[in-house]
Amino acid sequence: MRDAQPQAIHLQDYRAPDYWLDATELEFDLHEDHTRVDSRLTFRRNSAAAADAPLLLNGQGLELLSIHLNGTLLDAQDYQLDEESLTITTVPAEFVLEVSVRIDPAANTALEGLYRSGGMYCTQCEAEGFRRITYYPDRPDVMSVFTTHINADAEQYPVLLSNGNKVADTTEGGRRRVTWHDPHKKPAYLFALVAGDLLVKEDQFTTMSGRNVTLQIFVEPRNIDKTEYALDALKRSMRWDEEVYGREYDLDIFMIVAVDDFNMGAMENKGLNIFNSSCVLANPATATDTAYQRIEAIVAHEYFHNWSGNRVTCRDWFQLSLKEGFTVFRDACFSADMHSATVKRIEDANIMRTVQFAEDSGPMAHPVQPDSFIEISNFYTVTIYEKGAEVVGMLHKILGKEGFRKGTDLYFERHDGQAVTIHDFVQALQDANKVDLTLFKRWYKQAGTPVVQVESHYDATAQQLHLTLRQHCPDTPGQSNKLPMWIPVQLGLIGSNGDDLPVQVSPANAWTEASQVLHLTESEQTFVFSGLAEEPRLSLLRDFSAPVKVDFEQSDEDLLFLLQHDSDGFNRWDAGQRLMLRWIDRARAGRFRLAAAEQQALSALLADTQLDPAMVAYLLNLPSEAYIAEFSAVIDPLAIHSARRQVQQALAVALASDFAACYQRLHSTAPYQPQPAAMAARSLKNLALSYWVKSSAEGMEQARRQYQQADNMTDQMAALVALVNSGERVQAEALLADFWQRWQHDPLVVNQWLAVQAGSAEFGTVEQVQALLQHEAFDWRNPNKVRSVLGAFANQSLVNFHRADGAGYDLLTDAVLKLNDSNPQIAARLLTPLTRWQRLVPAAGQVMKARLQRIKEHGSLSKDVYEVVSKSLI
Ligand code: B3K
Ligand code: ZN
Repeated sequence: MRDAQPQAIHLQDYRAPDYWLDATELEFDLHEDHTRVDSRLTFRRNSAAAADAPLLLNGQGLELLSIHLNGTLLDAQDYQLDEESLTITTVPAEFVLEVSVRIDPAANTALEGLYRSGGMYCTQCEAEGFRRITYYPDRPDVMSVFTTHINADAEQYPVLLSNGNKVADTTEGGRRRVTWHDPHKKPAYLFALVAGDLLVKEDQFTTMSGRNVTLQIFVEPRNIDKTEYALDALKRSMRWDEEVYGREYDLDIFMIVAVDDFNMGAMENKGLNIFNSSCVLANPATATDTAYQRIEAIVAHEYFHNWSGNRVTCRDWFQLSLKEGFTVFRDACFSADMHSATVKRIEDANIMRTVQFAEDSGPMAHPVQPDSFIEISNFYTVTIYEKGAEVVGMLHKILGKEGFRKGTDLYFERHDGQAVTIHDFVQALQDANKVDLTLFKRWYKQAGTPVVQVESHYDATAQQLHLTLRQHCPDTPGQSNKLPMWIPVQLGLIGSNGDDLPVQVSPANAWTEASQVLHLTESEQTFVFSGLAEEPRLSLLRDFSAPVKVDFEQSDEDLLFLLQHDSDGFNRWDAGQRLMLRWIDRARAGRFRLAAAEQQALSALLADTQLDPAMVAYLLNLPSEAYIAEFSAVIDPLAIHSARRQVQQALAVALASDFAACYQRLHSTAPYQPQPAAMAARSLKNLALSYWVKSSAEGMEQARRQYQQADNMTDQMAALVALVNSGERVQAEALLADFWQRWQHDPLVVNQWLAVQAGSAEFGTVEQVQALLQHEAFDWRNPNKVRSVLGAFANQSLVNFHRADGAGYDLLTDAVLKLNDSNPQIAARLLTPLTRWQRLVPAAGQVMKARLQRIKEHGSLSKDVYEVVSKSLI
């Protein structure tokens, strides 16, 4: 909280630190009402720094007890102290600094630094949380070897953990003292500490060079039956990184700890990952297939950071996507290998189109490498993560699998143990492949979603197709007149029998049969395809080969044909979505009718046992309201909602017997297994059920039966959601009450229960959401609960959130202001839907804007909220 206006930090102002840190030794003394932290830091002046350079340390909310420099106690005149830093005016070229501070983890509701969650202590230091633990050069380019001693009550905190290997463990007078040593140099953001009364589930992994690694998952005792899947996912991740990237784990122990109060999903601290319990704990009775897949992906993501993030880290926070974009790309490939590559691509494109494209067209739009920020916590965004991963994915497409691997090998070899930049990453790929990626690097610097306009002309006499591609990128805050990007456009030409046609293209160097990629590098290029005896259908941007929008007119018939025949699964889905968007548009205009051919095509897909059921589930799934909104020039949430409902109902009725048959075919009474094939079958079965309940009493009855008889949360939850959305209010209420009775003891299941209600059109009304905020299950201090109720409401229950009188916006505004004081990161994140006011129909947009004004006028805004609000009101 601050009075002065927060200032932006700029990439161009980066300077290397004046002092390097060789060793960090920390002593934590944990007590119920306070914690004492003593540090011993061994500094060495950077040879490039001036001899009289002062030492600057970051620190926030610390009570300074003492400072010793080379053993001498410093006086107040030897240093300057303010709210955010400690500056020691004169220091020698090499010295040891000892600082003692007192902190109050129990009062830490921001969940940054050292805090209490339930009965345990834990830390979250990325990005700038370490400065809430002690005075320190809290920047990622300062890396040192850490030794950590933890002292605590032996009985209350039998488990005391930090990074690296345990090297000492003694107990005296009821206090335990454990020492950890991490031999790998690391920045402070990767530091972690945990103290609690925890149980551990253990396993072993033998690395590719034959070393044995102990794997441990620490949980509160009630969760010990929910650790198996994460452990299995961890072993698969470790093997995958060896096989695909040649990367081996580098300590003898790898630990994961599950905590309930956590601002995001998980954190890759060296050797000691800390996880939001919702992203690691699962058993069949309590976790859905979606949760299982999320756990698998996040366990992999955090593990992969050991190389892409920890061994090679970021020089400064403007390089955040260096580790995040690359690691998301790595975890996406892992998930694709574990399940279905097509389905994973569909899921990722869905996120890009609904969330990232929205960010790119809003007031917080920023490049993958931002050039300024006020609060770095606001930049853990879909642009840094998902668009960053798409950019790495394009490099993979451009270089090919082998070329990409050569590049990453060079990157890891060249920069192991260093804090580097995005430029260094691209340079390594370039050097290993002898290609010039200068032009490609614009992807990192230019914000906004490029639009590729396509024009095609078939010349029957010459048997040629002329394809003209033009690109432009809209202005974004602070950026206009963008330069052309290097856009890999993967495409296929499809003949009338549905097969891909062999392609000869000029300029010829732009294409290989294996990659099927055209490289669009200028604002306009024309490619000529020859030897085409018939006019082909175009399948463009296969595999979502670039994070762009495509503007290409294709008839309904063409889209239906692609939905049925495209050899690229992603484009089958894409064609279906484009068609469905048209249906929804027509429904808005009151003239939607499902054509017989369309009905037949969908019916055939549902009955096709050769196809991956998980893919069919996506093919039959209508675009979400958020997706439809993103494809609308002006967003009218209420109109979108009712048009989508209409199309959904029409499909439910037209395909009633197909959905019923599909359900019966896939419904299984075999015991639940979190295996890919079983998950895929359940996803289609439950999609079929969601339609079936809308058309018949029989479907309703089956949903009730499934709810009652399911041996797993996937089926139970799917049945509950189907009934909640069926419009049969009384029944839905009864089941929601029943669900609460069954599951009130399990916080992770209760979170799902809260989200189902808050995110539904029927049960997520403003009044009901207010009631949920008063419910005994709700807790403002727990980010998962806040997300389950307020996040679900504002992002999914659009028809209620956008209520014309602004009551939905008020609800969110009040929540943001409340959280601004206790947990600024969560407050700022919750605010996102209010920042989109310019895209809404003007009446709603103005009502929303007034709420942003109200927040801006609030007395003391955190940097986090201030940045989002002030940028949104420009
Ligand atoms: N690196 C962390 C995110 C930290 C967020 C800090 N506000 C998790 C991850 O991306 O793996
Ligand atoms: Zn990450």
